[in-house]
Amino acid sequence: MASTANQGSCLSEAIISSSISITSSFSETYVRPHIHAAGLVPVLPISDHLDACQGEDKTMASSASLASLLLLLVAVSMSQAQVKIFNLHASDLPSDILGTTDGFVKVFCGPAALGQTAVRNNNANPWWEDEFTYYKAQENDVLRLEVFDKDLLFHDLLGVCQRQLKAGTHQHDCFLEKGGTLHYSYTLNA
Ligand SMILES: [Ca+2]
Repeated sequence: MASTANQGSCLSEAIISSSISITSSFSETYVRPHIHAAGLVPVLPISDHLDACQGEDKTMASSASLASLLLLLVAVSMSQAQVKIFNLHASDLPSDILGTTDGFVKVFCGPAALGQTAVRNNNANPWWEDEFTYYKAQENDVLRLEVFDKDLLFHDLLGVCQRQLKAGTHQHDCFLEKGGTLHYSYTLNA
C-alpha cells in the first residue's frame, strides 16, 4: 500500500513538474521559437522525473541486472571444462629412515580436492592406476599434485607439483623437492 501511495505522489509530482516544463517550454517557444522543436521538450522532464522516484523503474532496473547476472553465470558455466589426470608414476623416490618408500599422490584442481591415489608400499618407482576427473575445471586453473611417503604417524611430503591447466593433452615430469620425479599426464577438454 505504501508503495502505491508513494507512486501516486510521484506521478502527481511528475504531472506538476511536466506541466511546469510545458509552461516554461511554451514561454520559451514563444520567446525563442527557433530553438525548440515542439513536442520533444515536455517529454524529457517527465521521464527524468519518473526515473528518479518511481519504484517500478527500480524493480525493472534490478530485473535487468539480474538478467545480466544470469547471462554471466551461463557464460561462466559454458567456459567450464573437464580435466582428467592420469598416467601417474614416479621414479627414484627417496627412502625414509626405515629404508622404504610408500608413495601416494594427492590431487587438487583449484580449490577442489579430487582425491588421492592408492599407496604403493616399498617402491621407489611406483605406478598408480588411479585417474582423476573433474568437470568444473577451467583453463588456467592450478593443478596441484602433492607426493607423499606414507609413514606410520606423519606422512612425509616429498614434493609439490603445480601447473596452470591448458587445453589439450599434456605430459609432464616434475622434480620433487626431496628427490625423485613425478610423471603425470592430463587432458583438458575446453
Ligand atoms: Ca614410508
